Amino acid sequence: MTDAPFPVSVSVVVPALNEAANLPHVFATLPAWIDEVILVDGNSVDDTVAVAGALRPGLRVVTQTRRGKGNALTEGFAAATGDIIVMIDADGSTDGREIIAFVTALIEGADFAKGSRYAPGGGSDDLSPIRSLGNKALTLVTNRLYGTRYTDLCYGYNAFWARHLDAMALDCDGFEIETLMNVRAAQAGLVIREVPSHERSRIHGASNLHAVRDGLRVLRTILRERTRRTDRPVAVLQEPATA
Ligand SMILES: Nc1nc2c(ncn2[C@@H]2O[C@H](COP(=O)(O)OP(=O)(O)OP(=O)(O)O)[C@@H](O)[C@H]2O)c(=O)[nH]1
Ligand SMILES: [Mg+2]
Repeated sequence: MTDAPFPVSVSVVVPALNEAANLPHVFATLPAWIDEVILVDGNSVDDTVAVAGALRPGLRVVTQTRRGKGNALTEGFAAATGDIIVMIDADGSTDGREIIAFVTALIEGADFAKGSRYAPGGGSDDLSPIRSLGNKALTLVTNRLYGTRYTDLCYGYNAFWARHLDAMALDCDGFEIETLMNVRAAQAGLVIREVPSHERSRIHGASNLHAVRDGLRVLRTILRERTRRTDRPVAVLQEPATA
């Protein structure tokens, strides 16, 4: 760790499926003070693991046991040793230089720092109109059902204190993972703060997400979680989004 700005340890979990061409860009944005980087490989058929290892001595590689981004993140989170866990993508969409804003939100009192492309200061070069519309509709349904004030439901840039992993009890395999985290964080009464984030376009390669198939998985998750038994009543203590 170099010139750590905070007296806590920070792990970054990076799910990667055939992202060898993008990893040099992604890792170049990671601050020097990050304690641990965990690459969760989805049995890539390109040089993802070799490239990542060469770029970052000390990198930890987890090979996921099932398929899907949700499974990858769940297994990466379980392996992380930091006080704080940050999740970013491996395709160049999420900028590691924003990690400081997420960690600052947690240090200032949030339990869960949730990236938002729609919060003031955020944005996206990557969201197609159809995906943006779908995301807005799913965000609206979630806010209605859970009393949250989220502005961006399906976004893969988030950070949280590792001690809250048990409260989220993550148990899904696919792209609905971010939704599950957002809903369960709210159900657990975690203090959630949105962090403005600018999403860039994937640099190389093809998306693994299918808007209709994965949108339906997200919707099913939102509806199903309403009836899931929780230890405590749904009580959302959400701080206002930061500017
Ligand atoms: N380990 C692992 N990583 C995955 C899997 N599916 C997606 N990912 C990674 O999760 C991140 C997000 O996936 P993307 O395919 O970029 O999905 P997306 O961001 O919605 O799609 P684009 O906007 O087109 O980039 C990337 O880093 C992927 O490599 C998987 O099954 N296993
Ligand atoms: Mg992407």
